[in-house]
Amino acid sequence: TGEQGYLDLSKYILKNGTKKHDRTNTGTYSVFGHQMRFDLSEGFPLLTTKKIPFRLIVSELLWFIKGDTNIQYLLQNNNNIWNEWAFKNWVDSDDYEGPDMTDFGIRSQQDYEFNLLYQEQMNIFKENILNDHVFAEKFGDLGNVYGKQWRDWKTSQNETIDQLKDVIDLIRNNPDSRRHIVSAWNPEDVPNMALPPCHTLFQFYVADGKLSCQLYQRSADMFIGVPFNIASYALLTHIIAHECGLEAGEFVHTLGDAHIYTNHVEQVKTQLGRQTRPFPALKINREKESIFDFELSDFELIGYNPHPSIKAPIAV
Ligand code: DHF
Ligand code: TMP
Repeated sequence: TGEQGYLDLSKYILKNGTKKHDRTNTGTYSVFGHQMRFDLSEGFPLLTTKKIPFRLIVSELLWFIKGDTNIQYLLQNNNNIWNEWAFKNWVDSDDYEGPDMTDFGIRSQQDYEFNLLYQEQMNIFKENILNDHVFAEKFGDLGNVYGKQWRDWKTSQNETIDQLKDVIDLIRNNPDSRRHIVSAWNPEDVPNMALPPCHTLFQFYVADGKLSCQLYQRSADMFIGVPFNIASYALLTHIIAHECGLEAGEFVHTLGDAHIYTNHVEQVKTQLGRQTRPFPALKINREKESIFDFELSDFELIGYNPHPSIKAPIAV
């Protein structure tokens, strides 16, 4: 459990994972089916064995909660974590007239000259998203990803379902219900997404005045994505607990394909060589009543004292 549970799983995957090919042509060591638990009363689970930028987790979660699927909001908050998946739509489109960007993810890691070209095009792309509304509407949108499914799920009757609002209402009105579920996995929409949701479905549970959350994550990039995912769902649990007048209980993280990319092995070993430190405490602005009103400045971490960050290339 806790950060040690995360480190133990990373260690286990390095030792016992099956070497698997993957969509990005990077290669992974992979295991199937694992669970980690984080007791949120023991601190906020932001890893300490490498520094994780908390503000990126907050702005990404606020973006989901707004129901936004356009990276323009993220860029306005200086959050670059989703750029590659929007960029891909642009360079694959007829509007793109720059140098060939086929397989930019892999090539930018292997070819120095190409990487310069890629960085140049990425900067142009970011400028366009920030400064040109028409361009942003067209190429900043990742499709019907998390925000859309959480807040604006389209039914066959052409109505919409606000799963997030509904689940909060249900937690308040019928806390013992076993149906506190939000699903981002919409089979009809999977073809219309830049990346089919990795955090697929989550469920809340209320007992003893505490709100717990379990996430089923179908695909888990242990080194890059998972530390973000843990903190993001811990934060979501805290703010929904706040709105419902409950304490935060546990975050239970269930993983499907849990993998370490072959080009992250050295970084993982560095991380495994470090001692964990106590988790920080999360302070949230208690004056905000609804989770739909929170802003970046409403959150503060107290006592976050991590080891230095560790750079790693992301598989696109
Ligand atoms: N693809 C893959 N292959 N792995 C992922 O984890 C992933 N995550 C996505 C989208 N696609 C993905 C969304 N979440 C970063 C973190 C989370 C995230 C996307 C990217 C990331 O780049 N993290 C860097 C720090 C970035 C920064 O400081 O700007 C890291 O080193 O953790
Ligand atoms: P896939 O769609 O082929 O499974 O690729 C998605 C990759 O992104 C995979 O390595 C998992 C990783 N990922 C996370 O770990 N967490 C996330 O939140 C997201 C969006 C992706």
